[in-house]
Amino acid sequence: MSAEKCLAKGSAAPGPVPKDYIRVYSMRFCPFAQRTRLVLKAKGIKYETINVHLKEKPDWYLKKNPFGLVPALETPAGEVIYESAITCEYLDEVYPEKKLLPSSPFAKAQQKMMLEHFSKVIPYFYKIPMDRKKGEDVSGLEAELKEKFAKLNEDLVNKKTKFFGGDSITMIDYMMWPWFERVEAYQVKQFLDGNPELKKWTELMLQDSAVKATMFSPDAHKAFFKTFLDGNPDFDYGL
Ligand SMILES: N[C@@H](CCC(=O)N[C@@H](CS)C(=O)NCC(=O)O)C(=O)O
Repeated sequence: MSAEKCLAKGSAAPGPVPKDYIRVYSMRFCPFAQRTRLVLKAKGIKYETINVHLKEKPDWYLKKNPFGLVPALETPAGEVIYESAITCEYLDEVYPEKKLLPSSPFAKAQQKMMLEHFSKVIPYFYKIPMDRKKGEDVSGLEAELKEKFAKLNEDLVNKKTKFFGGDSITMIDYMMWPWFERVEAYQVKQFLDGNPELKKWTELMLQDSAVKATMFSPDAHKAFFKTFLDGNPDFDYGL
C-alpha cells in the first residue's frame, strides 16, 4: 500500500509492511524525508510510501513515532526507525548494494562532521524567509548564510573533488541536497553566485538519477512553501 495523498487524523492505520519491502512515512515536500527517499532510490531498495498530514497527525502514526515527525521507516517486523540521518545510515547498513557511507572509520567520521556542521546551516533556510515575511531586517542572517555557503565552496576547492565525499556522490551529498533543491523557494539562490564550486555541485547533483526521481520543480517548491509560510501547508499540493 502506498498513499500519495496524506493520511490525516481519523484515517485507518495501514496494515503490516509487505515482506521484502520497507515503508517510509513521509511528506512530499519535507527535505528531511527527501534524504531517506534519496537513499532508498539510490540503493534501488523496494519500498512503499505513506504520506502523513503533519498538522492533523493520525493517532496510529503517533503510536509508531511518538515525536510525530517524518521521515520514519517501518520494516515488515514492525520495527520503526526515525531521524532522517539515522534512517539513511540504517538503510546503508542493512542493504549492502551501492554503499553510500565510506568503510574507513576516518572517512565516515569526516562525513559525520560535515553533517554536524550542515545541521547548523539548515535553520537559516527557514529563518530568512520567515523573518522577511514578518517585515524584519534579514540582512544579518543573509550575510551569515553567505559565509556558510562560502565555507562549503572552500571545502570543495580544498578537496579538489566534485562532491563532498569524493568524485562520486556519497551519503553527505544526499544529506545536504534537499535544501539546495529549494534555494529559490527559500529566496537564497543568489548566494550561490559567488560560490562557483558549490554552484557546480548543485548542477552535478541535478544530473543524479535519485535526485531526478525524488525532486520537485522550483515552482512546485515555491507554491508549497508559500502555503507553509502562510501557516496552512498544502501537503497534497499538485495532486
Ligand atoms: N530531525 C528530524 C527533523 C524532521 C522534521 O522536522 N520533519 C518535519 C517535516 S519537514 C516534521 O515532521 N514536522 C512535523 C512537526 O513538526 O510536528 C529529522 O532529521 O528527521
